[in-house]
Amino acid sequence: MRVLVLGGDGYLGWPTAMDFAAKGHDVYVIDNYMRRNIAQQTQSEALIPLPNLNDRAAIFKSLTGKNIQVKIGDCADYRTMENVFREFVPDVVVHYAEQPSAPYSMMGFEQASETLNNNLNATMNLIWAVMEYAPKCHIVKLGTMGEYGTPNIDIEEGWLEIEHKGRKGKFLYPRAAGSLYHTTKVLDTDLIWFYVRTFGLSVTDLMQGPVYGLSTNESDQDERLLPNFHYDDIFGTAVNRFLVQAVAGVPLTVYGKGGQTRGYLNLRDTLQCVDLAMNNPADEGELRILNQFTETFSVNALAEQIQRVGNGMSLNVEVKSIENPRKEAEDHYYNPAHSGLMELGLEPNYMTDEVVASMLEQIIKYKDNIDSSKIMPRVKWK
Ligand code: USQ
Repeated sequence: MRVLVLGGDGYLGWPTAMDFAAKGHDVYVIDNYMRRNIAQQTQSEALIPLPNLNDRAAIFKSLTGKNIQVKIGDCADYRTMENVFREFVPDVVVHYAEQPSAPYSMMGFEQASETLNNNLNATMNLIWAVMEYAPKCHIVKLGTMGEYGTPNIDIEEGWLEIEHKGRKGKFLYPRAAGSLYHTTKVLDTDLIWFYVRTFGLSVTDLMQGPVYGLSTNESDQDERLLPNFHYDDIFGTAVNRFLVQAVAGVPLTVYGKGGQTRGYLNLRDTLQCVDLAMNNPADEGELRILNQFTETFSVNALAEQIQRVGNGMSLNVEVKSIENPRKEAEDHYYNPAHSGLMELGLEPNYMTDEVVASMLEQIIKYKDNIDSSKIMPRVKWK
């Protein structure tokens, strides 16, 4: 298939591009280096310095013989998006081209506005480019479990049947995001749903939880192919941060009470899920929504597991609750459905002690790169 990956330099975009190219698909990636630029501006550089996208594609080609076509350009600019679609008419587009950091989106007006404009314009431009140049193309859009928030009822996969005054209807499941970033994803959903029901697009929205890990079949062959692994407070997500903190000898930063529960998944499972979505496309005029995670953990449970495994490796891991910089429920009900991807054939890589140990071992190799000043939260929700 002809696969276009928007945001192909990212933590998930680059491993996705390699995975599809390795499987023999024709892959084209575009990225504007927004994350690299923000990381530089906010002193949030990744643990392992990595080659730029063109160099990564050249290294991948020299190792595998497979081609990944690269364009450095901005998906939030419609002319750029149009040019990509004229050059490469895709069968499927995987849309990761969004500013993904909740803390960055909460830093101030500039960062909020940049996040809103980038995320909504990239999505809008994709929709229009598909309608104009590739109307049969399947859009695989990365949404987030954070769109739902933490409601006091079970979370369904995207939709909810409601009975009201004796009549029934099916609606998008209510959204209540906890950051401006997550809110842009809610807005994306509404935008996409309008175009799906009005113009018959075919879209899969993958509502993903926080991803962890740095190992994939392709990146295991050469460290220059690793994903961008962040442990800072801006781009680092909970598990990846805790792993690095355990190696650095910094107490694990549990925000507040630590009862915040989310659905997590291994990076390898993100690749499986995107592949399953691509090979089982949504129907024309369908917005199919799948909750993408494999298991739920509270922050306390994650910290305890990483502490236990780390101590078993003589790391002497401490856990410390610190003031929560975010506004979020710290003790709440959480029961999201997630059967759709399992029914499509997902075989989860769960977070076993062995998986935690192997991630710690990988990070220990880069211990000297860890800058502990990047760990404590700098952005407050206020
Ligand atoms: N947390 C801590 N300590 C830390 C870091 C995080 O207790 O050092 C807590 C947070 O307060 C939160 C939970 O861990 O309750 C998850 O935080 P996170 O930073 O791992 O994830 P989040 O900010 O929600 O965002 C990440 C990705 C985002 C993606 C989202 C999926 O950055 O792009 O959409 O995970 S989800 O969380 O399901 O919305």
